This record gives sequence, C-alpha cells and structure tokens, in this order.
Amino acid sequence: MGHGTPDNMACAGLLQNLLLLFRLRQIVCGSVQFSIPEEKEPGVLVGSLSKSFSPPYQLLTQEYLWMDTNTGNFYTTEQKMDREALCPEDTETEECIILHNAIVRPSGDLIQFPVIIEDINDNAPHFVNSEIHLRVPEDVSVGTSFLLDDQAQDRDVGLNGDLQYHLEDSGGVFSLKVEGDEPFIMLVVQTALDRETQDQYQMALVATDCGTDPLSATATLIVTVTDVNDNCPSFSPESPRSVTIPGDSARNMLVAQVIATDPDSGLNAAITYSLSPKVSDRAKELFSLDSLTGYIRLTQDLKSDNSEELLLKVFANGHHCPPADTKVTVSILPTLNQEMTIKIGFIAEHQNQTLVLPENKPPTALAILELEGDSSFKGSSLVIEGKVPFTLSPQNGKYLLSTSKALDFEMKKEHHIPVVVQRRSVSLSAGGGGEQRAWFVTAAGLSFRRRQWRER
Ligand SMILES: [Ca+2]
Ligand SMILES: [Ca+2]
Ligand SMILES: [Ca+2]
Ligand SMILES: [Ca+2]
Repeated sequence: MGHGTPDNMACAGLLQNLLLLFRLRQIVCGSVQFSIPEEKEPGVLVGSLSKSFSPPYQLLTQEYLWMDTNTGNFYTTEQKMDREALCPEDTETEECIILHNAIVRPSGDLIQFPVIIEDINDNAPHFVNSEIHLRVPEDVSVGTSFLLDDQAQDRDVGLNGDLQYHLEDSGGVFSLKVEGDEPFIMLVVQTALDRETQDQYQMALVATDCGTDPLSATATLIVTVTDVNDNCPSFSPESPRSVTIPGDSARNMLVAQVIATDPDSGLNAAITYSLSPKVSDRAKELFSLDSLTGYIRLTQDLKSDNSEELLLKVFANGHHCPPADTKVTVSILPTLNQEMTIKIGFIAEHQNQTLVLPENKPPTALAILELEGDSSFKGSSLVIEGKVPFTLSPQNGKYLLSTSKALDFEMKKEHHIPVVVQRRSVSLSAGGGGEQRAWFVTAAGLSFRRRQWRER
C-alpha cells in the first residue's frame, strides 16, 4: 500500500492536472513544418522554432533530432532517418511525416511540429527472382505478347521508385511493351521462332528507376521455345539403299537398318516403320522389319544357289504426317557349292597340260582361259594374284593369258600363275568355298601342272 499514501496521491493528481493543462494548450503547428532529406549526416540543421516561439526550448523526442535549448535550432543526430524504415507503408501520394514534441517557454506550452522526411534514391530496384523463365510455343505469331509476372520492386517513392524496363541481348527477337499504371510488362515476339533452329533465348531484363542518379537491377530472362509438331520424318542419307547378303545367311541375321529422323522432339518426333503393302510376297516371307528400330532381319535360314534381288519399300510414319518412303534393294548372292572349272585353250606349245616356253621371248600369248559353271558364277571374274610376269586380259567373257616380259631360264625355271575367281562384291578367295587354281609354266622344262585346292 506504499503507493497509496495521501502525499503520493496528491502528487499524482497535480501531475495529471499539469499534463491535462499541457494537452489543452498543446499547439499543433500546422503552419510550422520542416523537411529534411532522409539519411542525412549528424549535425545537419533541419530548422528552428525560434521564428514561432520564444526560448528556452525543450525537445521531448530526441531520437532523430536534438535541439539547441537557447536558439531553438534542431539538428540531425547519429541516428539517421531512413524514410523507408520510418514510413514502410506509405504510398506514392503520402508524405513521410514524423511528429516531434517540444515545450516552449515561458508559457510552457507543449507544441507538436511535423518534420517531413524526403525521399532520396537510396534503393535500387529489386527482382525477387534473378532468373525469369518463360515458355513460348514455336508457332507463335509475330507480335504476340506474353505477360511477365516478375516485376521489380523499388522501395523509394516518386520518380525514385518509378521503374522503366528494357531488354538487353534480345537480338531483335523479342521486345518489351509496358502498359498501364500497374504496370503490365509484356514480352513481344518480334521474329518467327523455330525450336528446331534455336530452342532457348537468354537475355537481360533491366529495371531502372527514374531518380536523378538512376539505379537499376537486372534479371536473366530465359525464353524456352516449346515444340510444335511442324516436321515430318524423312529418311536420312545414311539409311542404306542397297545391301548384299550371302546366300547361306542364317535366320535372324541383321540385313540392314533403315534410318529416318524427325527434327521435332518427344512424341512429335516418334517414328514407326512399316513395309509397303506392295512389297512382294517373297520379300515379306524372307524379311521382317522392326517397326521401332528399323532393323530388317532374315526370317529364315537362306539356302540360295541363285542370285536374287528383292526390293523392300519401307515407310517411316509420324504423327499427322504423310509417310516418307525409301527403297532397299537386297541382293542375295548364290552359295558357291558347285565345282567350278576353268577351261583352258592353249595357244603356246604345251605338253601334258604344261606350257613350255623358250626363254628371252618377248611378251607372248599363252592361252585362253574361260570360267565355266552354273549360273552361280555369273558376275565372277578371273584375276592373277601377286607379282608374276604374266597378264590376264578379259576378252569377250574369256581371258587371254600372256607373258608380260621375256623370261630368264637361269633366274627361274618354273613359274606358278595363281589365278583367282573374284566376285564383284564378295571375295571368294578366303576359304568357305573359295577356290584358286594355279598353272605352272616351265621356261625350259616340260611341266605345266594343273593343281587345284580349296583354300590358301
Ligand atoms: Ca529512399
Ligand atoms: Ca530507387
Ligand atoms: Ca514431327
Ligand atoms: Ca517442331
């Protein structure tokens, strides 16, 4: 009960009356107002009460200002006035006003005077996101605009907080359009886009305030061009047009792979392959086509003694596309399982199948060779392998065997002429049915022997 003594209560009552008196006589100095730009150094003169009131002066609020009690001048203090901190909620139209209280003598009036904190451009614009992503379909027409939600903020007011936007490094592909007071920032497409040519654009969106010394902020604007199904499959130059396979190829052997491409992406680029309905029954029987990979495989073991050519017309199908087509000619080579013969017609002197030739004779015709066999030898040719002094020149389906220079008995008494059967696309000399025949020429002796072997 110590606070409730009669003396204390009398004291409190007096103070209350005094405050009431002050309140009643309080003067709000509507005509006396001061202003100071924010963020001023300490000790800057803000104004003076001396023109309106008599000394001495006592400032009741001393946070941001101190007052000379004699002159009534008041100054900034160590504690800087930050407009954005003092008036965080102000709007463009409202000023940031701080009311200060002072007691002026001799009457002891409590007066209140406003100090307007003026804005300075001490805040740069700010983007919440340093990267802004926008997706634009590639078939968008020139002139289409897209709203950019990510606008910059500037905590200053007036021109210091008004923002202007521009693009950098857009390459003329995009421009900006700013509309309304809000404002709405629109990205405008300026040239035709093609995802297959360029699927991403990166540029800088710059926001600059309108202060005397403008401040700016930059966000990276990334435009991703999204795919539209505007391309159809086509067969690539690498896709085979003709292949040759041996007549003894095994079932499931990979014959060829057709390759088509579609420059679009994802489902828009999906391709399925199919055989044309016009492909012959024989080809359909022999070959299968994988609709996804384009692999053409044998459906069965081949045992073909005859040359055969089969034409495969293959389609590449894409969504909403007319099919592209290609033709693959598959040549089947016959299996060489027949004994072949080389018929020899001697021109030069011969004894027991052996050519006999005097030494030092100029190039001389020795024999006519002819390949004989069934149709499986069609397309085969005879050649001499290795460096020997003989030539074999084709003559109307036959071959003329000649010496290419004079032979020297002392250097070599017997010559072997290795004659090899060759096919255009497949060499048969390496085992597996390949065959060589060699003749022996003796420059002085008598033995032209005929020998035959199946492999080298
Ligand atoms: Ca400011
Ligand atoms: Ca600013
Ligand atoms: Ca497509
Ligand atoms: Ca496309």
